[in-house]
Amino acid sequence: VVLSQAVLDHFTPIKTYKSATTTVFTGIPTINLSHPDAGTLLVRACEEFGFFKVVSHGVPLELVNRLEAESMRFFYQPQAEKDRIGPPSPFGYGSKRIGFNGDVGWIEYLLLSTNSDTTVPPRLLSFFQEQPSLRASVDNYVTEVRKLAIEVLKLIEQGLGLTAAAEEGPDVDGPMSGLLRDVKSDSCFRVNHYPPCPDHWEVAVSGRNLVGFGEHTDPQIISVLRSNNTSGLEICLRDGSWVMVPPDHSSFFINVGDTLQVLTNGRFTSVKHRVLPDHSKSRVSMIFFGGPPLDEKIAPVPSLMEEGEESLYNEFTWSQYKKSAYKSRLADYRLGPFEKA
Ligand code: GA4
Repeated sequence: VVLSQAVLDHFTPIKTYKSATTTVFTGIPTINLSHPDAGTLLVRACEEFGFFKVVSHGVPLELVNRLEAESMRFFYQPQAEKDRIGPPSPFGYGSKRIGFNGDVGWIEYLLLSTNSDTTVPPRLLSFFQEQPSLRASVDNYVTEVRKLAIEVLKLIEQGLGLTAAAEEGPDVDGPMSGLLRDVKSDSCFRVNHYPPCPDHWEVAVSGRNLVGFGEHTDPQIISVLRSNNTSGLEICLRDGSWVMVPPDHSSFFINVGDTLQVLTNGRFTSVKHRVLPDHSKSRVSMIFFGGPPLDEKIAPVPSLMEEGEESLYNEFTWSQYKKSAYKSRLADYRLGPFEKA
């Protein structure tokens, strides 16, 4: 990976730096999805951390490994081949630049839409037509993690006592899981590659440590992340301290996104997270971002509100939120403009 001068010119100081003192956090809640109290445990994890790990998730590891191998095959192609697909708008292949407003990271990635209503650049479509095995691996993987995301949201609904679904039968979706099951669910998927980052690059670029993916919260409902066995992911705890998440390549990590924060009227808060590059190993992560349909109005679920409780947010649609998010910088607090005065 080569940093071009144009990217360096755009390089703006990143707020967060790797510190030798970041501790490895062993307290990440691990939820066994087949546990009888999984719903309650998930709700507690969402309240305390906005982040947790799931095991007994039912996603065949073979699909995960196949996509990881296909992705590496893609990333190890010559730069010119990959650049034919980019730049992301927002979908496509990206290198270093994240979003449209000057954020930069030690990363290359594929960002894909999983919603057929979204406009996808023709060059991305034709690339996938030429890559049937990568496409099949992505499709199979996304189908499974989307199912997992729906299952987790159904358990959270149970844990929150959103009982309508239970009364009507186990197959009826609740007000959160229904948004992901909707054929118009505006979800997306990204595969990130963080190449090993030589020490001298960090000094050359900014005189300080470089970030793989700067601190941010995810805008959607929940995100389902799987990475190879390389560390780098850090989350921000409620007391403001940053901790390292020990890698686990056979489990999934789940983030509470901004939309779930609004749906619960702030009872859950979206988790700030970031990725620091490793000095010797490549990190590969694959993340499914489960979002609502574009025209969906985002507001607290009425049955979660106590008597007299008011929404903390002005009502907005997911489409309005996205438009505003794409004008923001990665580290911005994106819900700010939507909070009631
Ligand atoms: C963060 C979560 C997802 O990766 C993403 C990112 C998106 C992008 O990379 O294009 C954004 C970022 C993410 C939040 C604010 C905007 C949009 C870059 C950026 C500066 C795909 C998403 O949905 O929001």
